[in-house]
Amino acid sequence: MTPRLGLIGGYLGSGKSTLVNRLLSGALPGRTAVVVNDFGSVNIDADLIRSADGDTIELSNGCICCQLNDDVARTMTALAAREDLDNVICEVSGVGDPGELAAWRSYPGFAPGPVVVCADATAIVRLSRDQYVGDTVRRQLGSAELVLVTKTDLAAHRDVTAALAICEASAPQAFVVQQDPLDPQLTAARLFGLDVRPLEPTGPVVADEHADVHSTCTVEVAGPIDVDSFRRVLSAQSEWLVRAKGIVQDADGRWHEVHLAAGRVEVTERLAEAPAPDAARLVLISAGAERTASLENARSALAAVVGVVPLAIPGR
Ligand SMILES: Nc1nc2c(ncn2[C@@H]2O[C@H](COP(=O)(O)OP(=O)(O)OP(=O)(O)O)[C@@H](O)[C@H]2O)c(=O)[nH]1
Ligand SMILES: [Mg+2]
Ligand SMILES: [Zn+2]
Repeated sequence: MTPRLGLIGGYLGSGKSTLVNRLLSGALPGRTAVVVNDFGSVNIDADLIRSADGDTIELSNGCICCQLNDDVARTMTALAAREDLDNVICEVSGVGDPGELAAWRSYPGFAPGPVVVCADATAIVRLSRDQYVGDTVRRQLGSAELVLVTKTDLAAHRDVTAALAICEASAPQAFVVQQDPLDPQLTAARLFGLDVRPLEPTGPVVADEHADVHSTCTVEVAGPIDVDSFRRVLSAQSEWLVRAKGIVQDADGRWHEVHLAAGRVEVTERLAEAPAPDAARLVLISAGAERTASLENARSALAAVVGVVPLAIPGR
């Protein structure tokens, strides 16, 4: 069997892991291995991706498109040599360019799948014009063969129309698909069956600033927390953080997934059958000129409601 290698990119919080989970839960037939690369130093996605058979491989401590070449080569070579896989999906970090990995699709042992870029219907117009992250976002769209406009269930009709227009303008080479707000699983199932035109491989990695305009820190949450207060405090930081995600535990011992993406906070209880995480922690990411101050402020605000222990000081 020759596994199809598909790449999923898109800005932080645009819905890449949500799409991966949909593909894993039936939208993509056969056995699938997933490679995930979080921007933060702790890989939260590996915990949030529900791979039935444990075929989730984490690559951390750097951006998969420009900083982890040896790890990528090792991982891809090993996956290409496997004979039990139908699909390999690689979720590129939210600041990375999936186009940089596209050439792996023609490596012996792989069959080419699509380069999909997720675009959040509630945020893509603003992000693509943003002074700090606009370059990164437009570059991602420029690498897409398929653009999936996500969160169409949250966006007003005119925002979806504007999102489609900006995606079509920034990704004229791509096929732009709007997620069915009532049946996103169906959209995911159709996505990998679409006949896309593979883009010509791009040249060598062009040094740019995508990993440098963002900063991240990880906080370990000491003990159970009051989820409502936590949600309130995190919401108050939404203007200054481009992304937060993690796993926390409430006083009754239940685990919750936490997301802040495009200014919206979502806290959902984890399925009881999901394996218990080894620690409660949260990754915070900020962008722009004030990014270090934003992280410090968010960390102090969170420390006031939960016992937050810093794990890593902003470095990147
Ligand atoms: N309502 C709604 N929420 C969505 C949709 N897609 C993603 N989300 C939410 O958006 C947040 C971020 O989703 P993820 O799938 O983790 O995004 P991501 O692109 O993998 O994020 P990073 O890996 O951190 O870059 C989560 O709270 C998701 O539940 C969607 O289509 N509709
Ligand atoms: Mg993700
Ligand atoms: Zn990169």
